Amino acid sequence: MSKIAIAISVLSLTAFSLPTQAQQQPKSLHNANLQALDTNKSGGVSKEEYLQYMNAGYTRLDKNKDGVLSKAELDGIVSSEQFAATDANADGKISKTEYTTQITKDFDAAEKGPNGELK
Ligand SMILES: [Ca+2]
Ligand SMILES: [Ca+2]
Repeated sequence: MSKIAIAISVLSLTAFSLPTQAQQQPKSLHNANLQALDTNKSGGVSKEEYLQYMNAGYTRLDKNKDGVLSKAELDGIVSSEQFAATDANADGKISKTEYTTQITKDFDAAEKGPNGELK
């Protein structure tokens, strides 16, 4: 996964954290994330599960509900470089399409098991 996906995943997990999850060490966040994403408990995360989870993250990140993510809304979550890489048309905002393109790319680039799921 690219850094933007990890950052957003961690943020999403934090937003949903149960008290027991919050006590876990930072190094276990990655596995905890994957477990949280594995809604059908297949032991891996399918593209569908991943995109569904990340799209829910988009809605939460869009604090002013204008349908796009501004730099201010992603402040402290992604670097300027990550923001620029995702902002394909360079209008200073990340649209749902740009976001979906990025997270799809992230999933496709990630290491996956034989069944095509993240593990
Ligand atoms: Ca917004
Ligand atoms: Ca844009």
